[in-house]
Amino acid sequence: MIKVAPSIMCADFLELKAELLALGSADQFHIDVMDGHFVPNFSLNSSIITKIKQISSVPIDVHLMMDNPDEHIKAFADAGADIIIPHIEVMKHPNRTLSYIKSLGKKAGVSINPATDLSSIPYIIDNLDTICVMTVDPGFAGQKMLPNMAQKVAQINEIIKKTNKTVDIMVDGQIMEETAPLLVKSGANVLVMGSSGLFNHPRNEYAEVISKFQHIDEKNLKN
Ligand code: S6P
Ligand code: MG
Repeated sequence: MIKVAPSIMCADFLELKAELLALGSADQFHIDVMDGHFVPNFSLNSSIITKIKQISSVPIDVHLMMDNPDEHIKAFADAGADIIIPHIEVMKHPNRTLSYIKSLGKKAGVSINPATDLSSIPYIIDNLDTICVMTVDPGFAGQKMLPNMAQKVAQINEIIKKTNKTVDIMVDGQIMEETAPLLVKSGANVLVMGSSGLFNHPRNEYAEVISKFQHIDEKNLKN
């Protein structure tokens, strides 16, 4: 089954508790952290994770869109993050950083911008639980997916297949009914759902939408 990760940045913050409870069938919550340097925007921080953990047992992944992730990883781990995903573009010693995340008892991932090549992936894959393929340039919700992203997912899938490892392939950016099937066919198994595919529905439909995307692979197999 495909995993659905609602992008909490896109929720209605005036009614966050109701939003989180309505998203309770999600596989993980996706928390976007932005520093105003690596990306030209600000978003969530570790205190929201502490709060979410008080009312929900859904695992939390943290997408660190920041220049100096090593300085902040422990704060997110302590707050209760389950999967920590810095960007490959800023990691000076990626294996060291990923090992550090694992030493804190957390799963480790990397996020890759649309224009970043995959050359370093084979050299860090032993330390990876998740590869987050950005399908838009990070920083904002509501953007249009860039071209050739399914092809990139397929290339990552091939790299993973050559190992004995299970590594999640997450896709992040304009994931919706029109874009998800090809990405899933190409090997993506974690869908970050934001303003285009999930939060554009009324809250009473979240569970139904989540279930539909969780079963999108079965639909693909029938086609
Ligand atoms: C963007 C961020 C994403 C967005 C998500 C929004 O920089 O990393 O996680 O929140 O992509 O989804 P959508 O459907 O608005 O693109
Ligand atoms: Mg994200």
